[in-house]
Amino acid sequence: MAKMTEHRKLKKWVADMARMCRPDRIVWIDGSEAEKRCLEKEACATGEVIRLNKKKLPGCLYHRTAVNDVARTEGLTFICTKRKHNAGPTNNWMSPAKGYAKARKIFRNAMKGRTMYVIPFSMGPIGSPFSKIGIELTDSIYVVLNMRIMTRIGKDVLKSLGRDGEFTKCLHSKADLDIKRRLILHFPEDNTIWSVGSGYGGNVLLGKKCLSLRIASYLGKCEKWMAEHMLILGIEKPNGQIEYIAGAFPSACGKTNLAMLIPPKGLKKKGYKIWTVGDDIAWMRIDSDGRLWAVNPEAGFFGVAPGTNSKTNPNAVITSRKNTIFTNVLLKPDKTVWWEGGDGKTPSKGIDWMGRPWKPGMLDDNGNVIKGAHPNSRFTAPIGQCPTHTFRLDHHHGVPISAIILGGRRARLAPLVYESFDWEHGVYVGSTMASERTAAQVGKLGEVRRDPMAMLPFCGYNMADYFRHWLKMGKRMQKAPKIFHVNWFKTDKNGKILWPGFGDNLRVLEWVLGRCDKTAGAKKTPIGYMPGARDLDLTGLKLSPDTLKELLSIDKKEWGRELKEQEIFFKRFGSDLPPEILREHKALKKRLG
Ligand code: OXD
Ligand code: MN
Repeated sequence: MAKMTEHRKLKKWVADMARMCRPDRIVWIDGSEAEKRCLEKEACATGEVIRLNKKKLPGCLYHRTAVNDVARTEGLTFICTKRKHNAGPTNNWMSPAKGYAKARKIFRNAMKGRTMYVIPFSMGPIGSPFSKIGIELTDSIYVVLNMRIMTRIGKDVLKSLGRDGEFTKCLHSKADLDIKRRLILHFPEDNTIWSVGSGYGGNVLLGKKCLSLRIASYLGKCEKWMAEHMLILGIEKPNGQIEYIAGAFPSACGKTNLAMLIPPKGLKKKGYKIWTVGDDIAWMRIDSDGRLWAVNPEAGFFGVAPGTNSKTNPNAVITSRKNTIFTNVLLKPDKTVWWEGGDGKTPSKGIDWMGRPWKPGMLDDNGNVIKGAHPNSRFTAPIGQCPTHTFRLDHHHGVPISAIILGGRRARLAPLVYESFDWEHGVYVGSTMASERTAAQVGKLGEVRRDPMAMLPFCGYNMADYFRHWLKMGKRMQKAPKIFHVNWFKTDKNGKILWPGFGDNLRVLEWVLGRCDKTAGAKKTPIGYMPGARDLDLTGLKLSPDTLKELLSIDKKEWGRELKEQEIFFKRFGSDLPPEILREHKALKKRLG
């Protein structure tokens, strides 16, 4: 394959990296089926993966990561820019010189006795002017097999790169998986990513968070487009027209479920249908019609397994029945898999995500129930297997976005849904997003943290400039999408979640679309436009009037506290914070009285 590229810079870079990592062999990935079979065979032979039940889960593989390597390690993730200021107050920063030097020590000889795989991959349809090409070097077959699903890889990508095309240089080695020698480094100014010491997807599938969000957000700022942590979903209305919505939610807040939801009975009768474009990342540009158009740069799902079942997400269950890689779930004796909140009865035994014999109800030393699957266990599955996937996935220009929804996991405060007054107000709403921590990142579960646009861990530059970029993008559009805030997770005083969620979320999206085409009613409140009880179609849903009232209520005391917390957060940006954000904050304070 190396012979098949005449890209001198690429060949030199691969040789330089190999000189540092010292692999025994270098293999260029061509993306063929024969190559896939070979890699799977080798990984099965070494135990890196286990082949699952060929009848029940054809083409599926199983993998476990190291026990201390099960989620993104944000504390070890750095933005390496020449000036610290360019990384901003919300990112870990290291100078490029220090980053390269520190990582070089770990990469040196790290691939001895191993093969270095060279994976040419495209984020977005190959050949689209909006797509970006990366080359990932890795010593993990698991990474190659995942990248095969998550991105477009192989020969065609190299062809599209030509002799001198631009690409993101992505280097990964598991090294010795020692957490003390783990670093996820981004060098936006060099279009380079170095990740070492981890085998967890979010840290090592470098096309995903590292390229498509951290590096791409920086490129987007420079090139006047947006890289966002958003799902993209098409809603076919009863009249046959399809409207597209992009939605930003922090990790493990149900983006995958929302992206492939099934309309609830009441609404299905009307004729709604959902088309899945993407569940995690949106790249958005202004097209010649003055609207915002989005592509999903990925080709697969890296979804959270626990809680996924035929009721919560039937489409995900169907999608992951074949050609899927399961990571850190429970392995059953018949070589099928299970997870907490999955389909079927709890198995009477199995091997847990740590590789130990497991039975339901087993307790650890602290008396806590031992889970069979890790809470952040995952399935990697091709998007083309999703029953609701759209053929527009391969459209080079993407789909036009009518509305952007922003959401967090907030037990209190945020009502079910509200509409911002305009783009600028919407950017302010996005900049104040907050959510309770989930299992997708290392840290204390449940803690509320600010997570603007769900990009806190993924913005590759100073977040104050990121807000400014959003404000500027709004000005450049002739018809900007409307911006909404949703919260599926509001609870009552006893901690019970009030809204049924899942398919019923379409009732909220119906109102959102109704606001876009001016057919839905709303009342003006201090925080934005909100539906009245009669503006939501709740046909077939049992929801008491009191519950609905609670879902749509605004507690001024809670909002008072919220405003103070926002002020503390904004202070971190000092004078860099765009004045528009402060203006919106003051205006809200005034409206709340
Ligand atoms: C993900 C995440 O894996 O956000 O998508 O952590
Ligand atoms: Mn995500």
